[in-house]
Amino acid sequence: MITLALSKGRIFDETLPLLRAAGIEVLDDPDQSRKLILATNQSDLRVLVVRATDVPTYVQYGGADLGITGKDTLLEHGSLGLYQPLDLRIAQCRISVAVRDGFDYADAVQQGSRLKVATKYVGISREFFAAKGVHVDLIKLYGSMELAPLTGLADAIVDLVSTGNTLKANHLVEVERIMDISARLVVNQAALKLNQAPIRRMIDAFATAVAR
Ligand code: PRT
Ligand code: MG
Repeated sequence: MITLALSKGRIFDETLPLLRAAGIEVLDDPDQSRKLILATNQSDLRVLVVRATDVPTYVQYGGADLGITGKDTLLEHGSLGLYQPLDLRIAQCRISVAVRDGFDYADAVQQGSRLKVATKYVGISREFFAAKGVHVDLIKLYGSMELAPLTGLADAIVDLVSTGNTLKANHLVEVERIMDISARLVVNQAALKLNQAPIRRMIDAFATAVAR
């Protein structure tokens, strides 16, 4: 049995067409059912529904053989024990710095200055601002980052942006793009060695689906 870890929402929704291209159908809808282990039309493949940030953990410790996770999550989590064979080019977005409309960001990031940054992406942010020589006080948040500059909690946020509508609706502007993000296939290195043929077939099926 091969186990694939997915998170509900955009990753699950955008993975379905790739699976379908390989003839794989997931037999339950995670939005309708409370099941966390979903059967597929392939007797040797099942899908685990986990939190997006838990996908690398499941795959790293072998709770799942494969998983699909955003590059943002992988960078924050680290990729110890994970083989990353494929960029699936789904769930695309970018990770950016945003500030309140009217905030003088250029002035705030002068060399030697200090900036308060709220984010879920503490590791990515620390590295980005360190490379610019900007001192940052990082405030870890778990969601609704957009509120931080509006309430005076922080000067800036580092968050994912896709359409930009969320920023706009909250009177924030994107001032720097840190990097482009998409979802990656991750594979447990030990599982790949032990169960080679079926896992290889899954990787090849995803590669073919992405190339279509
Ligand atoms: O939402 P939940 O707390 O359950 O978990 P999660 O946020 O960890 O998972 P999920 O499903 O929201 O995101 C999973 C992955 O999708 C992320 O790790 C990214 O790799 C990818 N992804 C792609 C995105 C977006 N696009 C995205 N736009 N993840 C989040 N967003 C959010 C963003 O944080 C912001 O709040 O959408 C909002 C901005 O969208 P726009 O279109 O208004 O710019
Ligand atoms: Mg989310």
